[in-house]
Amino acid sequence: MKTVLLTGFEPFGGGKVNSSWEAVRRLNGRVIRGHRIVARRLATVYDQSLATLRRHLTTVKPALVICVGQAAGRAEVTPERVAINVDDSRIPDNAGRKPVDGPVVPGGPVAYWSTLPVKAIVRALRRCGISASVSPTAGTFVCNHVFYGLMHELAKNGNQVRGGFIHVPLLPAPTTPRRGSGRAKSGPSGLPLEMMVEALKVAVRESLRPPWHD
Ligand code: PCA
Repeated sequence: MKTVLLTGFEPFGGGKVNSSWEAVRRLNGRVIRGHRIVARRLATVYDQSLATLRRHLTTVKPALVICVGQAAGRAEVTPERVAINVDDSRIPDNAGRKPVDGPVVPGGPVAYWSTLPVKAIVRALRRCGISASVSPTAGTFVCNHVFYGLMHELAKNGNQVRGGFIHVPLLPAPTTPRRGSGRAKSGPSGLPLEMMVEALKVAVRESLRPPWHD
């Protein structure tokens, strides 16, 4: 059976969970449009993440690849439009590395477009009641690094395999009772896990829809 490779990341920056992996891992083994999902976790470490992804590309031989990451400041599901050839960190990765103004691939093109149908995915998500928009930037941390590295690998093989990157919001913060009032105080907004899982299913379904027009 053909496969779809979905990746999520381990927690980083002091977080206890990473919403991307929590959502991705729940789809492992599911079949969508005749393709079996293979879910894999990547380290939030520049070099290691990409080395691991390259290994999975070789062993899984997917027909579609969607890498997923957590974006703390976002309230929507955001398919990324473009990956850029820049590593530039505000915080250290999980190995303590904090590159400044470096390339992902020395001598590589400035950028790669996602080859996912990003607008069709957004439309399909909104039809399901999930807020979504196309994002113009995946940042310059490990997510963009993996996105660029993925598109570089796929381009080397003539873009026969479609791929891209989707950022998802945080999971909702647990509610804590406000002292004195006894009422629950809601935490910062996040996307419930079931909706995140549904969003990724929709994204896979749209990306496998033949033929796709964006
Ligand atoms: N988000 C980070 C890296 C890992 C993750 O889930 C990012 O947006 O770069």
